[in-house]
Amino acid sequence: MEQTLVIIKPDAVQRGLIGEIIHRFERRGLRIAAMKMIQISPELAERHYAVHKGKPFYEGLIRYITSSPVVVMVLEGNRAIEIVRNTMGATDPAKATPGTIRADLGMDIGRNLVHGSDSPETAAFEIPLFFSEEEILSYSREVDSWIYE
Ligand code: IDP
Ligand code: MG
Repeated sequence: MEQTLVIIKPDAVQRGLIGEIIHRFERRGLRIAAMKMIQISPELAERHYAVHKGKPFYEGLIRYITSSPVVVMVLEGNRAIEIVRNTMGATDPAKATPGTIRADLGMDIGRNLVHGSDSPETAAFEIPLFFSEEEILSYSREVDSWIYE
């Protein structure tokens, strides 16, 4: 099964939206394989967002993601990367489809509440930045036969 890294960003934590956001992913059927609350260091932020270095929003992005605690999770399921991205909505909340997290809860591209890996390669790079192998739990759920054919 596919795994993806999700970050509930500082704005969502400050606004009391941790539960709302986890709820949406849980209700879809994604399995939570790992979860913790941390404050991202500048070093970790720079590694995680290395692909954006040099872009006009980069400095602000590093300040934003390190500004307050976040909740990081590994979510698992068939096509989890695509399903998480579609549940989050477009990067800019103003352009996101209603019904998505970013559209329903956000206003500004620089305060867009949630991160999700954008490809299997990205997920494989991002997950070990935040979690050791022992922190990622394998367990089965009875409900899976009602989620998957
Ligand atoms: P994604 O999070 O939807 O994958 P990316 O293009 O990978 O979007 O950008 C990473 C993050 O950088 C965004 O989620 C957002 O927090 C921030 N970001 C991207 N573009 C802008 C911008 O134009 N202004 C401010 N922040 C931005
Ligand atoms: Mg991205």
